[in-house]
Amino acid sequence: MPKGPGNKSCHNVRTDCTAPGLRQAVLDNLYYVSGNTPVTASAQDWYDAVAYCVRDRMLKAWNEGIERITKALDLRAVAYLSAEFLIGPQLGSNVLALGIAEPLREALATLGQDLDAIVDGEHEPGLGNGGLGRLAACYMDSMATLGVPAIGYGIHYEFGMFTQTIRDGWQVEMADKWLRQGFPWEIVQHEFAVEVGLGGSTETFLDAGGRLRVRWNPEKRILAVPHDIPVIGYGGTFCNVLRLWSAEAVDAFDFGSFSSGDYGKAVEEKILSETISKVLYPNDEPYQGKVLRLGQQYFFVSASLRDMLRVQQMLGKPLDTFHTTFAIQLNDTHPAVAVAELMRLLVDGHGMEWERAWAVTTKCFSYTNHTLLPEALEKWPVELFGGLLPRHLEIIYEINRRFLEEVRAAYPGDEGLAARLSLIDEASPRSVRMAHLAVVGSHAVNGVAALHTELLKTHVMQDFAALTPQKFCNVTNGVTPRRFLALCNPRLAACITSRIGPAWINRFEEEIGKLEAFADDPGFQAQWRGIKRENKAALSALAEKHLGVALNPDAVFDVQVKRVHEYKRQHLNILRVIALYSAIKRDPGAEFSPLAVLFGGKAAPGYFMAKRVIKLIHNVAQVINGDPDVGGRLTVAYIPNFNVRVGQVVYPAADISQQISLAGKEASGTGNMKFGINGAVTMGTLDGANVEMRQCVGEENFFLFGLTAPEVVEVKRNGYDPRAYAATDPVLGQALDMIASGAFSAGDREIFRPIVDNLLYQDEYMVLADFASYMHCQALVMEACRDTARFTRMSILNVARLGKFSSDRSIRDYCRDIWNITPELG
Ligand code: NBG
Repeated sequence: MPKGPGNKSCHNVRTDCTAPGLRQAVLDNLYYVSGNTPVTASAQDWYDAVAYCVRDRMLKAWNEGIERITKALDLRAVAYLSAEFLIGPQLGSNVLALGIAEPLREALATLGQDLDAIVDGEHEPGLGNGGLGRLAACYMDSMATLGVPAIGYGIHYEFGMFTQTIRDGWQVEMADKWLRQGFPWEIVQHEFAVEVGLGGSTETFLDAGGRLRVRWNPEKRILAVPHDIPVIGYGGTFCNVLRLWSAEAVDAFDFGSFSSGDYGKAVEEKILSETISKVLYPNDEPYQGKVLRLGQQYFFVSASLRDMLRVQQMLGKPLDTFHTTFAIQLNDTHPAVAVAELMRLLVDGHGMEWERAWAVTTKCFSYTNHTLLPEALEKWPVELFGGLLPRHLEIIYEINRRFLEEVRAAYPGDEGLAARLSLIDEASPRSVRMAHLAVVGSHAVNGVAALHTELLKTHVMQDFAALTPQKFCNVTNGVTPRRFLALCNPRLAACITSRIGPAWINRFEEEIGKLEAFADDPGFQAQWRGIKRENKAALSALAEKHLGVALNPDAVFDVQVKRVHEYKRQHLNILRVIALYSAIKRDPGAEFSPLAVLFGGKAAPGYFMAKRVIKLIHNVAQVINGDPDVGGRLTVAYIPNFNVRVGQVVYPAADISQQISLAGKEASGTGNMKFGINGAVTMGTLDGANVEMRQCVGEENFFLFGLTAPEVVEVKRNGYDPRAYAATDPVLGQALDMIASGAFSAGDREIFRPIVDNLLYQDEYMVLADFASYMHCQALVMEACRDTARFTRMSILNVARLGKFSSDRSIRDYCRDIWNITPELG
C-alpha cells in the first residue's frame, strides 16, 4: 500500500522530523542537490542542504494552503499588495515555526555541524527599506499564525536595499546581490506568468453588442514571472504564500536581429524588460521623474490582479463577486494604481458596466497610509503617467469626474474643496495624487498608530475625513513576537516560558501579562539581568569583530537603530553624546556610570544631510573612544549595514531604546516595539506608537521628553527661532560650538558646517527646541539605571505590558474592522 507524505510509519526522507530522519535528509540534499559529500561541502552547501530539508517539511501545509485558496468557494482571502517585503533570514524562523530546532540541531551535530552557525550565515533578502517593508513581513507571519488565508504580492527585485559599508566614517553603498548564491526558499511558477503592457495608446471601438468600448494598445509587453515563498505560521500547520514577480522579456531573443548580424540588438529587449524589477528604490528620495518606479508599481499590481482574477475564474465565480474572494490591502500608495487597473480589467477586459465595476472595486480595496511627511506622498506628473499608462490616466480622469460631481453635489459652490480633493493636482506640473486615488477607490483607510490616524483625519486628509468619516479607522502597528522575541532572544524566551509557559509565543497579547507577577521577584530579576548581560556580551563580540570597538557589557546599552533621517533626529542624539562628553572633560574625576551609545541605519544614497550625520557620528565616536579622560566610560559605536539580521542581535542587547523623532512626524515606528518586548526601556517623544506604548507600560516605566504634536504646531506658529535656544542654553551652545570649531574634524570647520547651520538657521525638526528636555530626561535615565532593582522592574514591565504590540493583534483588528474575515486558528 503506498504511504502518503506525513505518514509517520513510513520513513520518508522529505517529511520525517526525527533527528535520524533529518540527518538522512540533509545528507541526501548535500549529495543530490548540491553534488557534494560532507567532505567536499562548503558552508553554503550545508546551508542549502538544511534549507531544502526544512522547506520539504513545509510543503504539506503549503500545498494545503494553495488548495484552500483555489478550491473553497466561500473563502475570503487577503491580497496584501506591497512594493516591499523585508522578510529577513528564513531558516531560523521556519525551523521555529515547525518546532524542529532540537532534532535538527542534534542531527547536524552528528555531522559535525552547528545549527546556529548555519542560521547565522544566511544572507537575507533586503527587499524593503525599513519599517514599512518589515511590517508587511510581520503581517504575513501573523496571518499564517492566525489562520488568515493570504497572498502577499510584491516585486522580486534582483538587487534589494544596498549594502552599507563605512569608509573613513562615510557611508558607501554597494549592490545587494542577494540572489548570487540562489535562494532555496522560492519556487518559480512559470505556468502562472502573465504579460504586462506599458506605453502605447488607446482607441475606441464598437463591440459585438454595439457598445462603445476602449482598447489599450501597449507599446511594450513584459512577462511577469511569479516566485513563490512559503510563509508558514507558528505551529507549522497553516501556510500562506508570498508571490514576488520578476520581469522577463516576452521574447528573450530576437532571431531577426541575430540573423542579420546585430547580436547586441538580439538581446536588447531582454535587457530593457528586466530593468523593471532590477532594483529597489531607496525611500527619502524624490520620486518625481522616475518613470521606472511607476513602471515597477504598475508591473506588480497588474500581474497580481490578473492572478487574482484567474483564481476567481478557476473557482467558477462570477466577476461581480470578486470582492467576496479577495480583500485587497494597499500597503501605502505604492500599489494605488491597482484601483485604475482593476477598473480597466473589469470594464475594458470583461465588458462590465462602470457602476458595477466601481462597486466591486471599492469593496475590494482598503488603504493603509504610512506617512504624514508631505514630500513622501506620491504624485506623478500627468505627462509621465499618461506616457506609460495612457488608459489608466483616462480611467483616473473618469473616476475623478464622477467623484467631483458627488463632491459638488454635497458642497455646492465650494470649488476650493473640489480642487483640494481632486485626484489631479492642477499646480504645475499637473500631477496624479496617488493617495487620493487610494482613498477614493477604497472602502477603508487606516493610519498606523492612534496619533497618526488622528493627524491624518485632522490635517493631511481633513477634507476626505469630513466627506467620508466612516472610511477612516486606526490600526496600530505590531511586530511578530516569534521573530522578535522567541527567535532573536532565545535566552529571554526560555526564561519567560519557564515562568508562564510557552503559550505567549502565539497568544502574546493574552499571555505575556502574566510575567508582571514576577517583576519584583529578586531571583527572577537576577536571572533577567544575567540574560541581558549575556545578550550584551554577544553584541560586544560582534562589534569587536566588525568594528574593533570594545563595548563593556556592564555599561548601559543605549541604542538608536533605524533609517537615518532628519525627522528621526540622530543628530539630537549625537548632540546629547557631545554634551555628556563635555561634562566628563570638565570634571574627569566625577562619577559617570558606563554608557555605550550605539547607532545603526542606512541613509538614502542621495540624502546629503543624513550622510553627513553618519560621518559626524563616526568622527565623534573616534574622539570620545580614544580619549583617555573618558577611559571607556562613554563609548560610541556605529553598527554598519543595519538590517533584520543585525536587528535580531541588537534588540535583545539594549537597555535603552531611543525613539526621539519630532512629535507628529513618525507615523508609528515599529523598532520601538521590538526593543520594548526585549526589555529595553524607551526614551522617547510623544510620537507615533510611543504614545500608546507609554500608556501601556505606565508613565513611570517610560522616559518621556520633548514637545507634543500640538506644541510643535504652536511653537512654529509663533515663529520658531532655533538660535534663541542655542544662545540661552550653554550646554547646547557649547556642543554646537565644538562641532563648528572642528573639535571632531581635526580642526576642519567646513565639513560639518551644513549640519550646524541647518540647525541654527532652519531646524525644521526642532532639535534645538527639544534639546534641554532631552538632557533633563538623560539625567533621570542615568539615575534609574543606577538603581538596579528599579530598572530591572521597569524592563520586565515593559515586556509584560506590551502585549498589545503583537502583530497578531494588528491582524485581528484588520480582520474585524476592515477585511471582514474570521481567522481560522483563533
Ligand atoms: C513608515 C513610517 C513608520 C512606520 C512604518 C510602518 C514609510 C512610508 N512609513 O513610522 O515612517 O512604523 O511605515 O507603518 O516607510
